[in-house]
Amino acid sequence: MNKILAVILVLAVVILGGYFLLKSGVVQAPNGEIEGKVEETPTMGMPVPGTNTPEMIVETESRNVIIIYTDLGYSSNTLNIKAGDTVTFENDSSLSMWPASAFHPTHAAYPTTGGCLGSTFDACRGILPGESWSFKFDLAGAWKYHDHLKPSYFGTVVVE
Ligand SMILES: [Cu+2]
Repeated sequence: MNKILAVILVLAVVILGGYFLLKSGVVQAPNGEIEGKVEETPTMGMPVPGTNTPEMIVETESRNVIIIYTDLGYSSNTLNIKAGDTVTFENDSSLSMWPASAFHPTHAAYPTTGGCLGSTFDACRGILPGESWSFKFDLAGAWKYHDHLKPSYFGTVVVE
């Protein structure tokens, strides 16, 4: 009799344990956001040790923000973004635009090398009307930019 009771008890523990294990699992919402148990860890984007199922990997959210360039200049005087975000400069004007880091004409304020002049933050050519050019900001700071073809048109991207 005690044996049967013990077996029932063990089965109950196993079933309840499995139920709570499933219930606390992370649920992937259809819009890509992760719902459920998500713990903030400094290792965003890395698998959490001991839980190496693909569902547990938290993607670092990086955004794509658009700055529209018209015949009046850039749509945003100061744009606030986070490091890793991409800014797309969209040319909705009637002339070519050439987004580039301050300062004209050296373009060296954004401190990366390898671009055509002083920085990689440089379209390096006139972007035609209807075209766009994108740049990913990995470095924190207040980065001024201008239109190399019309330096009186400028703005600032503030990267946190
Ligand atoms: Cu310039």
